[in-house]
Amino acid sequence: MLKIGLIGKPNAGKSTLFSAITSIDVDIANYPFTTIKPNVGVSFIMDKCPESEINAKCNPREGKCINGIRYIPVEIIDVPGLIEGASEGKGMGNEFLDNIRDADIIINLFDASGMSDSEGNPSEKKHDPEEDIKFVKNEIINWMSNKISKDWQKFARKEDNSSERLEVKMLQKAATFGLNEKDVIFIMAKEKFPDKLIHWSQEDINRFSQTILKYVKPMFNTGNKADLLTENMLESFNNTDEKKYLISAEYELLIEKAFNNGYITSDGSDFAFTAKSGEAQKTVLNNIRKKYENGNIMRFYDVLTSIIKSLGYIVVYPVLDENKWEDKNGRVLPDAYLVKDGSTALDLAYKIHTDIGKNFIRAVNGKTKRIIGKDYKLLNNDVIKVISNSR
Ligand SMILES: Nc1nc2c(ncn2[C@@H]2O[C@H](COP(=O)(O)OP(=O)(O)OP(=O)(O)O)[C@@H](O)[C@H]2O)c(=O)[nH]1
Ligand SMILES: [Mg+2]
Repeated sequence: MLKIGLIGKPNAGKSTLFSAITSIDVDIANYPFTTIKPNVGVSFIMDKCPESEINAKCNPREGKCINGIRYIPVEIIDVPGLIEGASEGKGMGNEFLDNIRDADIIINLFDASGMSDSEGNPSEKKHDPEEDIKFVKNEIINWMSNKISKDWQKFARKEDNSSERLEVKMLQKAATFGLNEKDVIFIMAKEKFPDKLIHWSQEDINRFSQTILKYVKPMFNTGNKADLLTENMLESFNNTDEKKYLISAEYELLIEKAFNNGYITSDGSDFAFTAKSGEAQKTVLNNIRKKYENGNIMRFYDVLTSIIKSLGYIVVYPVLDENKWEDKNGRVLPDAYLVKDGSTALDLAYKIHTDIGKNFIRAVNGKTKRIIGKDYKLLNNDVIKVISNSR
């Protein structure tokens, strides 16, 4: 499952957002360090389901499919807030960042209203959100660099004696962050690093971490509490060069609660009232809807979809029966996987299970019924049967 880490300063609204998008109740409060242990849950992105192509109704193992729109699960991790000195153990420290080690995407949630100070305490005095954005980015780089620097001398002395390629040596360090050999080769082609590990400076290690963040583990700055901003402030936020998303976790939570209480039906981007909703609910929710209308504030589902699409992810459906598109229990299109564009049939096999990847024989395209090899490049909405001699 695609993993998304929510990080940021204390009080930015990470847990509020987490709760709204996973429907899990967690501690939320207007003071720093409300979250002391990471929360993990599942949310969804939506995409057109291929079920109509075989005139069947799909039966997802996780998620759901409504009116031909498939809800594809993604894992969300909400971690405690970071403050200055976190790498030295201040606040909750930064060790809990280990929980987002193998996250595919990082969302740096900041308080766009500027009404929390540098430590996350509620504050009347305006605080510049740009500082928070920079700080969190640096903190992530520090955390990565610290992990990579650990036992560096010993590592460098040992590895410099081997004739293995530098990329393979660095994979030992980078694997901690979920990178594979392809990723390491890719990022090391982007920047020049010393051939001998013993000659790497702290600056080289930092640069290596920055490259991971830039090319493999992208971080998206997302401003929260946009409901507290005036239209003018919203416009000026959206007119800066660097792409930032603006959301309101509070609105998301209100909409989610209305949905869970049966007042509305919802497709993630918009909602419609049910017979159960009264005038009071309609007034509140219609006012919220108005705020989204001019596009300055985005629904988080739209943010997530936009991020995932911009990174070139596609959806593929592994099946056991290439004709009926079923698994062994007769479930139609049981799983939907998000994979990077450019992934192959073999990559999919490994995603299903390492054993299936290792013992890959061939695959069958469920749409064309053609036999495909390990190098077949997956297309969006492909339905694939993998044949392996594992078990
Ligand atoms: N106005 C407004 N308040 C929000 C929004 N999101 C969160 N809050 C409030 O901000 C405070 C902090 O929210 P949390 O979700 O606990 O923040 P957090 O980032 O998880 O904080 P830590 O766990 O301390 O790191 C709470 O009082 C929330 O109700 C929002 O979109 N708008
Ligand atoms: Mg929290």
